[in-house]
Amino acid sequence: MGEPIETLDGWFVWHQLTTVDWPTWWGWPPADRDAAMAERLLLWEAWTALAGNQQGSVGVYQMAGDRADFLTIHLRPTLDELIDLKASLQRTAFYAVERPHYSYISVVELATYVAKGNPDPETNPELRARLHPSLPPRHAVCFYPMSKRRQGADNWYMTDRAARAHLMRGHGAVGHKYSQQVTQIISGSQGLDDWEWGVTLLADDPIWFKKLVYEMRFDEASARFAEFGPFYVGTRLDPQGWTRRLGGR
Ligand code: 76R
Repeated sequence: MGEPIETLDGWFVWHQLTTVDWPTWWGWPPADRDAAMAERLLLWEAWTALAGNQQGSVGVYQMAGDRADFLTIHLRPTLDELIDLKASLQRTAFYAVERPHYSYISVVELATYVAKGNPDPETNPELRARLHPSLPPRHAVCFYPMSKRRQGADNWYMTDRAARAHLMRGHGAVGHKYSQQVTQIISGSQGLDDWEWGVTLLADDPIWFKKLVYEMRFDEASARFAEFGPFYVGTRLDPQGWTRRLGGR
């Protein structure tokens, strides 16, 4: 029978995917657009300052394809802060042209299947850092939610702990080959959102997402047990890039 393992839980994460109502935006007088962008940039500065104090992290990305225009990944110590953050966005003028496309709430998670050494984040700084990750300034991002299958012989939650640990070792070994090219953040969302985990991958070259996910599909943990939600891919924006994307200077 299945038996849970201990998970180490870190910061709360909000993956916020939005589109912009472009016809309305371009219809605004330039001065109103400038003011709306300046107001947002002030918020962004405040988020960056939080990150400097290890109280969160933020990444803003422009997305490929026409599902979503922007992805913002917000990390915060508590769910309350993510809720306050939403309220602060909703008070800005820009919110009038922003449309939610997809939203995902989860918690940074380290599963202890393959834990080595001291598994206590209170006294292990490396673990603590992984539970409170700062989004590295890598060029490309890939995000998707996923679950583990619960079907017939392929029921992750009925698989015994030793067998799952064996599978996760295989999974980790495949993943580890890409540890230089791809930064991965796994966040758990059981009880929080529609899927069971959010997968966030960051790389300088997006081709690594394809290579890693393709190879992982052949690994038993993914081949037998993984079910996937929608995939999103894009590239990082700094405040200047975001302003240019919105037609500002
Ligand atoms: O935390 C660790 O790095 C230790 C090993 C490890 C665990 C426990 C690990 C390593 N992962 C773990 C857990 Mn992972 N991971 C995914 C996906 O697309 C797919 O097929 C699956 C999506 C990718 C691409 C990926 C990448 N991982 C998990 C879990 C939780 C399982 C549970 O608790 O039941 C999920 C859902 C998941 C999914 N993983 C790695 C990677 C990579 C690149 C690594 C190696 C990291 C490194 O060594 O630097």
